Amino acid sequence: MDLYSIRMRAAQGGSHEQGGKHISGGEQIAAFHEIQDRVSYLLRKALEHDRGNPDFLQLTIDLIVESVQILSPLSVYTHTVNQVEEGRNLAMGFLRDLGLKEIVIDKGFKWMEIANEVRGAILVDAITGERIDQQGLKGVRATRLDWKVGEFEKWCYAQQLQPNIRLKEALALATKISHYEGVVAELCWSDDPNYVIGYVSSKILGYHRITKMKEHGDENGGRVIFVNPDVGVNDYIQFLEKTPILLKMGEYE
Ligand code: WAQ
Ligand code: MG
Repeated sequence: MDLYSIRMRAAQGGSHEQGGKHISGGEQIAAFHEIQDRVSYLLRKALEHDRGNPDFLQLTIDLIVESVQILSPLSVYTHTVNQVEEGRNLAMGFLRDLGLKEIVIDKGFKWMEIANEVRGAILVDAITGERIDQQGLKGVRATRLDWKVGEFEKWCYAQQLQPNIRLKEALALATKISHYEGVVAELCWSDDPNYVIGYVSSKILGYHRITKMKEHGDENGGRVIFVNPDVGVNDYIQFLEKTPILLKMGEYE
């Protein structure tokens, strides 16, 4: 069956290239007959976003010719915290467990402070903490990823979790991002002022949701990916942008 990649990005004050503020983005994989519904969903996501009303919106739909890789989602663990500081300390602990040095972790959190200006992820060297993608305000956008139809709902049921569209999208992203040799960890929280949950994820540790990573009303959010220096940055970016990934509930459930 033919599958299509559907991508959306929206900005306010002109396009992203013109310096507009990033409002919303989204990526999906769908069969031909599903395209219309998926596009409606993405339009609604952009037009009703709490970051503001966009005045620029771009949709791209293209046929996927590469073969699709099927992955199981990372294991999910939820940690309930009441204070931002507690949440961030917990995140730092997971990054330490993965072998990152204190200075690299500090730099990673510094990158998160400017991440709001960047519409994709920031790639960081896991030894030095320096930024290694040369993508400026664009950052690295992972696309061509989604759940197989019905699999997220099945997975939620098995996990006794309420289906939540943000978790659906973030877990697909984190699973793809971590599925590459030499990727150490990802640190993320939303740029949506009303969504304060974030996570640290890795292939080894799984996906650790932390219920408060920023204050309510704060529009600063983003993604930092820590990668070993021997990872070919351009090959990894190519993987994130081009390799189609679909998630399916693993046999182990
Ligand atoms: N590729 C790379 N970076 C991305 C992508 C992508 N496809 N999508 C978003 N980002 C970056 C970008 O800088 C955004 O500003 C930032 O991440 C936040 O994106 O309940 O909703 O879509 O377990 O606002 C995590 C917790 C929610 C979910 C994360 O991120 C849960 C979230 P958002
Ligand atoms: Mg957002």
